[in-house]
Amino acid sequence: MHKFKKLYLLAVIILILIGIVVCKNLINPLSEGKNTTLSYDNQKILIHGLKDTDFEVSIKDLRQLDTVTKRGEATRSNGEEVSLKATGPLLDTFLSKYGKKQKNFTTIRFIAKDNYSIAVPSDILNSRQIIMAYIIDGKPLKEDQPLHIVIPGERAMYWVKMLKQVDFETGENVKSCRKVVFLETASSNMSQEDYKYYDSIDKAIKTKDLIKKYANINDSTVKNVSMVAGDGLRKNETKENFLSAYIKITGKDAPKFMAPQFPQGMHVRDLMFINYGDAAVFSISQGNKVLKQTGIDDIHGIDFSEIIKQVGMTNAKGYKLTNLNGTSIQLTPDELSEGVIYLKEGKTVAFSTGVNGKNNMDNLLSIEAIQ
Ligand SMILES: Nc1nc2c(c(=O)[nH]1)N[C@H]1C(S)=C(S)[C@@H](COP(=O)(O)O)O[C@H]1N2
Ligand SMILES: [Mo]
Repeated sequence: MHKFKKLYLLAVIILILIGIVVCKNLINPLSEGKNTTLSYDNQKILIHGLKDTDFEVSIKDLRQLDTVTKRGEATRSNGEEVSLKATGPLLDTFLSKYGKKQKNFTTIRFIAKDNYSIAVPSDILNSRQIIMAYIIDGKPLKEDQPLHIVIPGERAMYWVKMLKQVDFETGENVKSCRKVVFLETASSNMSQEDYKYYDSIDKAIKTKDLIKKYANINDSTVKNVSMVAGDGLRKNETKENFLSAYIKITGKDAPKFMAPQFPQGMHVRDLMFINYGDAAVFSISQGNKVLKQTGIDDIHGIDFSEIIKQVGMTNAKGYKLTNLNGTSIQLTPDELSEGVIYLKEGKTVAFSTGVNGKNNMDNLLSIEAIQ
């Protein structure tokens, strides 16, 4: 009797153990089966900037690494919430094979099959885990979309689907800014194109024309171009992508960085300024919406010191203000701080130190630091 009870107990325990093993395999067949083959195992991701030459890793290679499973929640640009459970190796697990860590890079750029791309900046690289997910919500991804980058805690624009390439970038590419060009004045003097935007036809300028005319397009030290929007969104594009795009200067969401060949998520609406090498292009109409306003007489505008802070200009001994006709005046920092930059009659950029200010300038095109 006693013996029978013991055997019975043993049988139950064995059955439970078998059950656990079977279930585990059913729930997570992929990460368990490192030696099994998946239909998309041969798909490859191009790795740039990690070794002297570019190389490819296959999904199968990545599946050999230790995985984590984490829930990620993020907000889409339209405010909706995305929530999913991502399974795959951490980017740091992949990098450890090469003696590297994600923190070693200034930016890591993820590029997708649909040409969506985004640069993950160093503050995120220093603080977040990046999952190279090949299983989402317990299910393998579709065959044509083998890998999905998930960064729990960061907005959905960083969660690149259909990953095709990873670029690891090192080195500082922030030059201090020497010259601010005002977008409204610059674009009034350029060829503008019709740009169809939903139900309206707006005006747009080519970024390439803008940079050619008002910055140094031949500066070979420029690799990335950064953009800051009115809501604080900060993005960086490759020079090549940046120069293949438009800035829509009228209508909804203007100024808007966009291009017909970009997926929507790469567009930047309410653009406040661009840093290209040592030049910045600044939109006063956008700045007016979000920066501190100062009033002189009946004029309301922005202090140049606010703009200096935003674009990362170094303080200078003097400043040269130039208007659309090419006329220049030189001001000391004190003289410059006596005035504001504003939109005259809501349209053209002007500098004013008051109704009869002696240094007033209309159609202000640029302000340069004098060394
Ligand atoms: N490959 C690819 N990944 C992408 C995008 C894209 O257009 N292509 N859009 C990004 C943006 S801007 C957002 S908000 C989210 C949208 O995620 P969803 O497809 O789950 O809505 O995906 C991101 N990943
Ligand atoms: Mo988005």
